[in-house]
Amino acid sequence: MKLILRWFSGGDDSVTLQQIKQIPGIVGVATSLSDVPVGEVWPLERLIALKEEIATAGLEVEVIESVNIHEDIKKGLPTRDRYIENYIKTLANLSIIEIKCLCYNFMPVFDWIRSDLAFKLADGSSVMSYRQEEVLRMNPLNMAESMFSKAKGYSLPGWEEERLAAMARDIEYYQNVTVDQYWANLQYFLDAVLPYAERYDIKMAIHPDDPPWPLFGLPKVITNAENIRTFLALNDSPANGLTFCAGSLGANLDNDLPAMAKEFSARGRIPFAHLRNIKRLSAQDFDESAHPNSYGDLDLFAIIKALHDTGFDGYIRPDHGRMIWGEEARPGYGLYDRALGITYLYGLWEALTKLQC
Ligand code: CS2
Ligand code: MN
Repeated sequence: MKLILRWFSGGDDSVTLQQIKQIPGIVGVATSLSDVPVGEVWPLERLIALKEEIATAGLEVEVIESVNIHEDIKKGLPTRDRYIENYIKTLANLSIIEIKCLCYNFMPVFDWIRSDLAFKLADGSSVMSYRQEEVLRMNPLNMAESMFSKAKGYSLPGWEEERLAAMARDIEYYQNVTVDQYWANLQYFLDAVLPYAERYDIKMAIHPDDPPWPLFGLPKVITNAENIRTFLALNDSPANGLTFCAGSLGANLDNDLPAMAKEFSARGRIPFAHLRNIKRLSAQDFDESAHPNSYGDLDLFAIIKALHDTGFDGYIRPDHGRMIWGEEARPGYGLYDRALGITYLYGLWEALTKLQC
């Protein structure tokens, strides 16, 4: 198991590699070239420079989060082949810098959604929160502006500028795409890309939909155990895996996360885990919370134990954190609370390992 932290390259992070290096337990970062337009090939020379920059700080880069999928692939348009070809070229370049795991998502139009990016908790910390009614009241056509207005000037992962203009058109388009058609579009992508991922020794790790239920008439597929089984059955390549995001999957009360972690990890299909906690306020409302069990509704101990018991040897990152101690940073991605979170995860893993001996 390797503990890593997400870091935004190209001067787009308030957290430095040197700070990350000082967090106990951390060996590397998950990062990306977020300024390469979706659908374009990631240039090799930039990847080499990125790897060098990270290595100079004494850290590894074995995980990329994310190479986003062009909307034409998700829509199943004839133009998808060109973008898939580019995706495969990017995979080839990633293999040259020895990337082992690629996190991506197959969410239509929007990546993750929150109604508030800085919701104040009673202890003075702030967190990202989700209120279903408020989200439904938001105009999906203005979703991007609404998210940006709350982001304090930071870019938001998954909300890349060049995709925004087309969002309204895309939402419209999906109203006529059935869930079955959407699964078929995902399978088409997997069938094309996975043979190359295998050849390049890169595990593809799909991120669940966040939140894990349909919104605005958009199809959502990576939401629960049954759908993840369907996903894995689309293509049984060992490179076809899951980013086990506890906070995303855990928003759905019906998801038994330790059981899911156990099942999919035992099958060797979890190359990457995002571990964070949430406090549910109702079936479709939640606040993100501090990592330890008693602060949220997810049993992170049981999840990490399920991974440990099944011989998990992938990557774990603490995903989002609260904003504490007056830190100013990208929502969810400050230094302090993620460092506390990782220390907690590190401690749990160490205890489980010692108990086993
Ligand atoms: C989310 C996503 O898990 C997260 O941190 O903020 O942006 C996630 O990185 C993507 O959905 C993965 O493709
Ligand atoms: Mn996640």
